[in-house]
Amino acid sequence: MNCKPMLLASAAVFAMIAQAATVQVTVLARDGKPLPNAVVVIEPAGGTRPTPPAPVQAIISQEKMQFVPAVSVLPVGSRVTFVNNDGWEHHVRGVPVGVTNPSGNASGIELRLAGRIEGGTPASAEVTLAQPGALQLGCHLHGSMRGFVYVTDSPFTVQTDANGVATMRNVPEGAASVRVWHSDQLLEGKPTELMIAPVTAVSVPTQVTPRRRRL
Ligand SMILES: [Cu+2]
Repeated sequence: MNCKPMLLASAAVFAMIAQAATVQVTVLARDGKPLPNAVVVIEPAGGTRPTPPAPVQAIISQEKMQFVPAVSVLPVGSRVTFVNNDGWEHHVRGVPVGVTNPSGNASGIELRLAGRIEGGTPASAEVTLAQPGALQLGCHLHGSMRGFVYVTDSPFTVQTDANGVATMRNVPEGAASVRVWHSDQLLEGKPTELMIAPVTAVSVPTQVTPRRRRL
């Protein structure tokens, strides 16, 4: 009879599912309203760090004097292509911000991208995000341009949606802490400790007062 290995296999799959929780984190601004574009990181307590997420290839374009997307959350090691879709030059810089990151992107990003000629291919340049941490994007020529890249080595890193909600699946059950980063706060608040059960929903208040964005 060959059904026994099958049973064992399905038991193992069941055990994996039972330990992997779905966690919904709602981030609140200082006024108690949901906070979109906050970066939520769940760090399981103790022992082994989870395997970092696989690097990806991403694009951040410069369009009508804005970085699009305004906030990118990317795994460490990812490659980003900056593409200038405007008809004028941009001199893009990326500077580490927030929590000091000793091994961080100390050298930052420095790119000169010529303006796009009508009908031509836009100028682009690629950088590798070698270290975790937050980078603020700006342009030496246009002071109003502002964007962010959050480089993470945690697979449990998600940006909140328009309702201030970040949903993560397959998070290990047990003790963990939740960190919240937002581009409009200077210092990250204290992590929130929690116990992760199969279905966990928490609200995390912050002191962030989001700036109005020109969109
Ligand atoms: Cu510019």
